[in-house]
Amino acid sequence: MSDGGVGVPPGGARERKYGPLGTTLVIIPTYNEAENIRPIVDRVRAAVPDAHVLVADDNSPDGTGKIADEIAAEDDHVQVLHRKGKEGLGAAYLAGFRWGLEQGYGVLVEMDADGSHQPEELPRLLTALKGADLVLGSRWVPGGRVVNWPAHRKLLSRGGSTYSRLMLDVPIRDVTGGYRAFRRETLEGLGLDRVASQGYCFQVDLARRSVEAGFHVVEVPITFVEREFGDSKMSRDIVVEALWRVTAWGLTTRAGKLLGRPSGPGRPSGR
Ligand SMILES: Nc1nc2c(ncn2[C@@H]2O[C@H](COP(=O)(O)OP(=O)(O)OP(=O)(O)O)[C@@H](O)[C@H]2O)c(=O)[nH]1
Ligand SMILES: [Mg+2]
Repeated sequence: MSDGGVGVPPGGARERKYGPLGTTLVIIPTYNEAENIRPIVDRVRAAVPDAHVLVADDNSPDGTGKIADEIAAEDDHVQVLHRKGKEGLGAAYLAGFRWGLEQGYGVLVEMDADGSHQPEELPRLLTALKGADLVLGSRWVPGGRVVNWPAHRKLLSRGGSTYSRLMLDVPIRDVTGGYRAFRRETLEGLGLDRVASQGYCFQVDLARRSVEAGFHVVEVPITFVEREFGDSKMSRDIVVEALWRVTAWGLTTRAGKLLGRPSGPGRPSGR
């Protein structure tokens, strides 16, 4: 194991040679992140100057989209995707992925706007992606850390990851994390048009799809820093959605195995 825990799908990773990475697009979904958007974009631009940034804003009432437009007007590496209204993290990422794939980017990165995912750690994720299909920034592998999180948030995150790992049988320590780097071919192989998850469990959904598709998933330790400014969008609804979807996916897969039927994200039953 190098650079943190390495998750290999139970069926064995696809044997393949990895081509060059191509240009990176960092997708930053935003809802009311007016204080955070400029600092985070500046930090990405400084940490990985070649990377492009797409801000996917859900018509934030606090004017985040307007600030993002101002940044984009000054910097040709920054673009803004304006969406009609708040539809959840998953929908914003799906729209961002679609846009990025259409534009021909080779690597698509997920990153929160609130500073929890440190842009300075992105070069390590991208280095690991040279030999992987998907790299997860992980809080729960050796070397991973969380800074400034109250005990109940740690418990929720660790508990959610453990429950998902056991229920879905995926060998990943941090299944709910949202700091990730995908090769474009990986996203193209996940059946994104069948993804319905919205909140947190969007991340679980993409992780299990990647494992079931046989992609090589690598976890790299990160230091996750709790937001300093702005409000969390975490809600009871998001936790409840994650719980019922993960349980339903787990039960469907188990029932399928018992009945000798292939199941999983590629199948309609695996939604
Ligand atoms: N476009 C869009 N972005 C969203 C939506 N919900 C959350 N986000 C963004 O997704 C990222 C993660 O949301 P957070 O509120 O930080 O969620 P969290 O990290 O689980 O919660 P905290 O740890 O309390 O910060 C942030 O950049 C948010 O602005 C949404 O409905 N639409
Ligand atoms: Mg956050």
